[in-house]
Amino acid sequence: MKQLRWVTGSVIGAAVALIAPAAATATPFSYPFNDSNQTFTVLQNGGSTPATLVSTGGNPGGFIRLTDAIAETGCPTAAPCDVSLFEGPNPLPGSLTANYGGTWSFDFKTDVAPSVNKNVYLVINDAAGEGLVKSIPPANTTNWQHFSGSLTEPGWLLYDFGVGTSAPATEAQFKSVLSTAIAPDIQPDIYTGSGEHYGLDNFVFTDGPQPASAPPAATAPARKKCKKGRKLKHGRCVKKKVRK
Ligand SMILES: [Ca+2]
Ligand SMILES: [Ca+2]
Repeated sequence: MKQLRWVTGSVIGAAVALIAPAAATATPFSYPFNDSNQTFTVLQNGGSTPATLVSTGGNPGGFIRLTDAIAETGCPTAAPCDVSLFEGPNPLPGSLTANYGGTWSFDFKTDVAPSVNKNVYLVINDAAGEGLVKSIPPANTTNWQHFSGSLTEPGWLLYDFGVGTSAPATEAQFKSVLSTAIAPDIQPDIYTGSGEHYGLDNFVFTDGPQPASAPPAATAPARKKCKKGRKLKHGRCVKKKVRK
């Protein structure tokens, strides 16, 4: 999928980020962009710049926006072919391990109609140069669109960006990428021309089901002791019968 070639560059650049050890509990992962770009960046034309915060017109409140500077009319083999994307916090505030089985969601906006067969992509990169990729067909509207799905492997591809191969992700691969995840990318560039604008708001990963904590072990009641010559019977001390 050549549209993802820009993602490849970002992964290589980001792979040097140090990864914090996996946390036992999920770190809150919610980006409403109401007061700031929350450290999201825009990657295009070989560079990275802070995402532009637009303080009104989001869904609701503020949102972040990118303006596509270079067209993709030559893709996949010739210039111009430069797919712009939003990149999330790098490094992440914590491991995504506890998000397995949760949901991903974000709001997306375009000011042009999608080109044929052009999708939005959500990419969760890991430190090894792999990425989980979710392809999201956009609606033909310039209103805000809400996308969401499950943080489990069905419908996700695992890309090896170094080799350029992809295959359906397995459960083990999905969990592996989450455990060493670095910045997620949102690739909104659904129009092969340039000059269009894309908006992103409410980027959220929720926690998956957490393992139930084990109930406290039942403690057996202390066994009642009886005086000499008596024995326990049905919870009461009764006199022992003396055989004659
Ligand atoms: Ca907002
Ligand atoms: Ca474009």
